[in-house]
Amino acid sequence: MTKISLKINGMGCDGCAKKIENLLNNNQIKAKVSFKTKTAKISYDEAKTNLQTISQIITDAGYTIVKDN
Ligand SMILES: [Cu+2]
Repeated sequence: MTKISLKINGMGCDGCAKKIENLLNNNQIKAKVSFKTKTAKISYDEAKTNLQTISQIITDAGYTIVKDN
């Protein structure tokens, strides 16, 4: 399992965080999203998915991933 942490912009409430969690969970990606800290803690199997796919799911839902480098 690969573990990553992403900063997400565009969430307006706890429901948004839950929505992102559900979308990722539906794609066999474990996610714990916090509206408070605007952070998604994600773990995924590299044999099944990748960071690009995960980013796509989040941005398709209308949110933005903050690049921190
Ligand atoms: Cu919301």
